[in-house]
Amino acid sequence: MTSRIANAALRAKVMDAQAAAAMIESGTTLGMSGFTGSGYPKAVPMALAARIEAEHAAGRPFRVRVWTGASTGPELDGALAKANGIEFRLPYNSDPVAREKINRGEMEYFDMHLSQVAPMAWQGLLGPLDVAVVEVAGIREDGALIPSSSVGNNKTWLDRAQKVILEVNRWQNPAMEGMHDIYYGTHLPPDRVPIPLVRPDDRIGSPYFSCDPERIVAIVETDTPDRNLPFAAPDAAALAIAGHLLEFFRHEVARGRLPASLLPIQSGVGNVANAVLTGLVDAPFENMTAYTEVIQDGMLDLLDAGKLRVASATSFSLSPEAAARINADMARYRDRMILRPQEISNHPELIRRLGCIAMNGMIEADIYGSVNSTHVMGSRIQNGIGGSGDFARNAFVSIFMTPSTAKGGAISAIVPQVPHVDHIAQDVQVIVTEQGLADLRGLSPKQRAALIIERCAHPAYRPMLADYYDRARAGSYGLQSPSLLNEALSWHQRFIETGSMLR
Ligand code: 0RQ
Repeated sequence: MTSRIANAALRAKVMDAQAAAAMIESGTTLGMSGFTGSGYPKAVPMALAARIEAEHAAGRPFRVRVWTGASTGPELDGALAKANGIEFRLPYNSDPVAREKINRGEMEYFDMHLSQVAPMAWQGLLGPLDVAVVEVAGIREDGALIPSSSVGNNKTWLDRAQKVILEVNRWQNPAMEGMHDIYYGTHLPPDRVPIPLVRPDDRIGSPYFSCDPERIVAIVETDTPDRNLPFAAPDAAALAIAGHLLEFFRHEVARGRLPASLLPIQSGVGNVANAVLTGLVDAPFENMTAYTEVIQDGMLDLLDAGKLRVASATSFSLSPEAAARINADMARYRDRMILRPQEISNHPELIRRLGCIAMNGMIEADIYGSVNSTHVMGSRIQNGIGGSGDFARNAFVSIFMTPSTAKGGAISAIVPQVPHVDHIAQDVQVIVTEQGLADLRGLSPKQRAALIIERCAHPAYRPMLADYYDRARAGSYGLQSPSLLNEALSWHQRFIETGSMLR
């Protein structure tokens, strides 16, 4: 296969993954590429995991600190976690092996707003970055790096790491060149200036990363596909949630509160989010835009249907079929998709300016509309807050959605009080379950509680919630947000003890 490395000096640095991994010492902090299973390095982490296993077998400790864009794939998080090689991880994980290690207390995990990773790294708060391991789609003759299927924090890792290891992945479509927009104008206070992006399709940077070639110590060529997991066909709950939301959008347009093309949409990960996007294909909104984190299958459907004019994100998150579809027609899609650093795709200033419609999944909400996106039963991490907080607080409309029950009905997704808060009630404007939609804008806590119980709770849990809320109004210490403190978390405790929240 022909090399994607057009620069002769850099071509001389090509080596195998084992040789590159040998440059990483125990205790190293690694800044890796990767976002929702796209554009993560595949060969070096696997070789590093094998090395860590060998070191452990010889009785020598070996662990590293891993920073990424967001979730990666089994060759990175999965392999390194399985080797018990990750001491500390940020900012987002969805790998099941790593999740288990975190929940057993064997790995430290800093789950943080995705827009804040790069600025925090520049502030020096995360410590020094030793080695960047970044996948690219190719290297130009002038040494510029062609980004891969995610941008994430790569610009920051390439700028800040003492040493850089590149993986040049020939599986990535070369026609992607020109799709990316890498903005080099972010600064720390007091030197910050407005970011000059006023439309989702504005290009404000370069299509390439630049990196001092002196710091590039190794280049590994690979051909391995991205993770690309299939989406499940939307179930009845996902379809019902999508239906309620589309009705809400129609209503908002009719009332003149949203334009007929809607506003730039942000859509979280998962099957429900994808079902909503798919539902928009047949909805009466034209000329839509997306300003979001990830481009999923549903966005591709919208682009193909001519409904979506442009999608701006930091990464792809596609099924294998959709990845093949994009790859077969990349030159056509390239001009209608823009991948940016996550610092820009998730920037509060830009989300507020553009007026995004944020649609994110959640674990549960309470009757006042506080949302838990991350911790099952208050203590077990599921994934992480990801970009949901970046978008929810700053969006024009902030929507959270979930089926009204989980685990076959044993858990209510509407509870008296969430045992962990990711999104405070003020950042949650609309809650949707398959039961219905509660528009909470302009409502006081008690008005919100009445509406959430009536519209969103499952019938099996609605009387229990109504009973709790009635008694709280009668016996609470204060009546702004009535609460029975010794009962508010009892549903979760009951689940832990009996396997069900039902009495
Ligand atoms: O567990 O896999 O063991 O069956 O949570 O739930 O129903 O498949 O839903 O894929 O939409 O994920 C909040 C996790 C929802 C996701 C969350 C259990 C359920 C299942 C997954 P199993 P579903 P989804 C952009 C924005 C935070 C990050 C974010 C998420 C598993 O949306 O990670 O928004 N959000 N990023 O059984 C106990 C409940 C539960 C529950 C669901 N109430 N109690 N378990 N589950 N509800 C993307 C990025 O930032 C990159």
